[in-house]
Amino acid sequence: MIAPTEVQPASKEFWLRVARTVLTSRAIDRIEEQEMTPKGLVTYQFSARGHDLAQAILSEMITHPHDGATCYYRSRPFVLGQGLTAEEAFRGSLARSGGMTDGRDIGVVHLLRRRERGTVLPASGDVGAQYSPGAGWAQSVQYYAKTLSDKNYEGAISVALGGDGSTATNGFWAALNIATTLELPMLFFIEDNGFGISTVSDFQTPGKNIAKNLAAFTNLELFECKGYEPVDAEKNIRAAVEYVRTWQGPALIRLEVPRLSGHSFVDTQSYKSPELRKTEESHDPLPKLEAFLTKNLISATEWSVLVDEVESQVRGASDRALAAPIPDTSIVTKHVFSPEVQSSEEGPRSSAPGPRMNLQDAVRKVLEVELEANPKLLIFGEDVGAKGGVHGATVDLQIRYGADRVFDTSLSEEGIIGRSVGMAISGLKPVPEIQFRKYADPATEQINDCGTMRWRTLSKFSAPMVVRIPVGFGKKTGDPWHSVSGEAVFAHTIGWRIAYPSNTDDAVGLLRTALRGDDPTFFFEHRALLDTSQARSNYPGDEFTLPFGKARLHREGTRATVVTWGAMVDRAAQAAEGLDVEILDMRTIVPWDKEAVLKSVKKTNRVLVLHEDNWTCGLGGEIAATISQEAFTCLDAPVERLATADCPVPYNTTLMDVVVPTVQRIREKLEQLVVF
Ligand SMILES: Cc1ncc(C[n+]2csc(CCOP(=O)(O)OP(=O)(O)O)c2C)c(N)n1
Repeated sequence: MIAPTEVQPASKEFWLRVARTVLTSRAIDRIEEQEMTPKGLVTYQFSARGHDLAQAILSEMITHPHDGATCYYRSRPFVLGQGLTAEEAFRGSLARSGGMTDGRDIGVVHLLRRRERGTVLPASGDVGAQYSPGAGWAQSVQYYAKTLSDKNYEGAISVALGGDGSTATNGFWAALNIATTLELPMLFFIEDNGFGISTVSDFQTPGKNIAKNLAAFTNLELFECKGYEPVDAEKNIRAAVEYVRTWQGPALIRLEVPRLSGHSFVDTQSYKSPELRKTEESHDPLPKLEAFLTKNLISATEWSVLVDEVESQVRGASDRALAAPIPDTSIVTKHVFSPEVQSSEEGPRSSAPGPRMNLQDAVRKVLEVELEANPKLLIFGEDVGAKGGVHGATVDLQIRYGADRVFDTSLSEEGIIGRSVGMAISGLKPVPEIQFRKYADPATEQINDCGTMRWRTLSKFSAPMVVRIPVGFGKKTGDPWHSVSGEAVFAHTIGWRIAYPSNTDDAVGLLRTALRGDDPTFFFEHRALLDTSQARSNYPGDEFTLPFGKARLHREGTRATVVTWGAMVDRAAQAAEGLDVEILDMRTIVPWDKEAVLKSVKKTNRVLVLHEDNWTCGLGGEIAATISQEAFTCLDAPVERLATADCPVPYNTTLMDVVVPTVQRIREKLEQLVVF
């Protein structure tokens, strides 16, 4: 490792590029702060004044084609250094076309597909959400280089930029655990301005100093410097980047920086004393940079020429951005999913019927086939490695495919999904397992941001992954923690497809479609169906796929239709015995097959929507509303619903049977419905 004191002085060209980035960032901030925001043209202005020098220096060192950076709203100087133009920056903050998101996202939520330097992964509005995708990128880099032996990835790194406030978030700790346990090439770049909006950093980490507090952390190299002093910052940032780039392990650098403007434009900083404001002004890195350059590398005249040149370039960029059109309104709802989500093709079944399998073995078989077919596919989660998963769906896969491809993770769902985001953006196909539906809760932020990524970035970025989750009550028991179905919450989460198979055949087809697809997908494995005779079927073959959004006619009938999915399909079938009732198994929740539902209802004129998820705002409400609106004149009875009561699933099975729809209660409903 080179110590900061041993770092060779940087070249004149290096410093001139740094100066250009800092001056450009300053000019953009000034025009936004003094002209555009007061006029109401920019709504979200997060000035980088004070943070700019350190970021510009860092950006000069993130130059490997496979470097990845995850950043936050104050990271514009860094992104300018990576190739964002001033005009694109203005177009972004003005919400005009030609910005990074064409007015979909606020200009400071940065992203940049690789130009000449690294890739800036899509940022998030959520503080701390940048870290675990950064860890995923770092793990990918190692996977490409070491497991896939792609030499192009050697020496690439991941860097995550964040403020002192962000070090208190779940995301920070999730990523720190991943990076240090796996010794990943990841740099945590912490810009400590002493405040998270108005909250002082004593509330973020005891004694204010995150680097000091992490001194005992194994596998973490620490650096600290004044991010506003050109030489001190450059030496320390270089030493930290060098440490990570030589793949000695992760590092964290804490840079003291002044926040010279309010948190955002509307923040008056009334909580700062005049003395503190004065101290912060004295730490302004721009005069320090000017002094350093004019003393050592260029004349005062050359400095003035550079300032004027940048000023006029930025002014030109601002004029052009102000003249840019508003984005195209006709495509605002496009880019939520990949175009292939529309596919209605079914893949071929094998010519001879395969062995009869339960749903769990079929899932394992599909994972095995796809691991074999796609070297970029990785399977991971809590206990999925050596044990093979607490439900057994990944048994022996680690033995066959190695611990680089099938592995245990730290116990952090935020980390599991966040890491998957970084991996997916790097081109891998992550297939994480969440142990039970309820335990996806800590990953909510990453799930939401992943789902909106394609739309936010106009398909410049997306993070396709398949999240397998055992759901629903068990064969012998329920409970509030392991027996949650919960598809409605995910159906409400933009950008995610959901498969909810009721049997082996569908599970094979839908899982393979998801694994070969290009959208984030939840794949629900119902606990009570993992090993039951009703769900078993013959394995349909290694190329069999099923389209999403195509329901399956489970049973034909003419007097009423039951629209259902998952474990309720079999309960409905038992309940309908001897009755002339049609059962539609939806198979996928997003998209759901509206056409098939309407067709069946128009035939039977009566319908019961049945689900295991709880009643209020369940998908049944959506389906019922659609039927009422689009098949009203065909109905001979009110649209009926049956769902789990708005109450947690009880442990005691007698209690559970009062809450979750049973065969008997479904039967009663159907008997009433067919004679209505
Ligand atoms: C998850 C989440 N909680 C709260 C917020 C609101 N918020 C935005 S910025 C911020 C302070 C962040 O401070 P810090 O990480 O130190 O960065 P700085 O703004 O000081 O550069 C807060 C609370 C948010 N964006 N995301």
